[in-house]
Amino acid sequence: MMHKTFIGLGSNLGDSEQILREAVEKLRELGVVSVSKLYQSPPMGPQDQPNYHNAVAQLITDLAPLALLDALQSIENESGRVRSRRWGERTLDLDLLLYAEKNIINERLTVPHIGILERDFVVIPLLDLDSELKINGQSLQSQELVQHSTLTVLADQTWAD
Ligand code: ROI
Repeated sequence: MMHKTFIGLGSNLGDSEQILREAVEKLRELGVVSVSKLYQSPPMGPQDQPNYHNAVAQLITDLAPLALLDALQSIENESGRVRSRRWGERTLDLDLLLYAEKNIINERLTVPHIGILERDFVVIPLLDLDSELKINGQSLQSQELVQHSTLTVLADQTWAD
């Protein structure tokens, strides 16, 4: 059984574009991947850290939620992930945003991901992949933050080809 999932990608340490490209390559081992445009995004959290590169990948996979989470954490660790303070800079962040239409709450995982609707660096790339996407019945397109985006487009949807 194949499941449609969405993964948030973020990096603001090292060669972020290359790091995100390599992450997408590894995601392709888990299923069929499409990517959003690549964006630059000002940091949410402490402001004395570099801007982020952000994107979202749609992954169609047969992995169960926690098996997928394990795989994402392995990719983060293989990337030589460095993460200093809480809400601080990191080499690679892979967040499981959505898993099919499921609501999941356990110690390791909350899906839909917390704060998803408040983060333009998640909502806008999600809309690249599905302009009609709804989360808990709420349309993303109607979100206030879509109209007041702080993102800059760095590359179109072929950036990870
Ligand atoms: N800010 C932006 N712009 N992009 C991120 O991916 C991101 N990730 C984080 C925090 C520290 C919350 N800030 C971010 O984990």
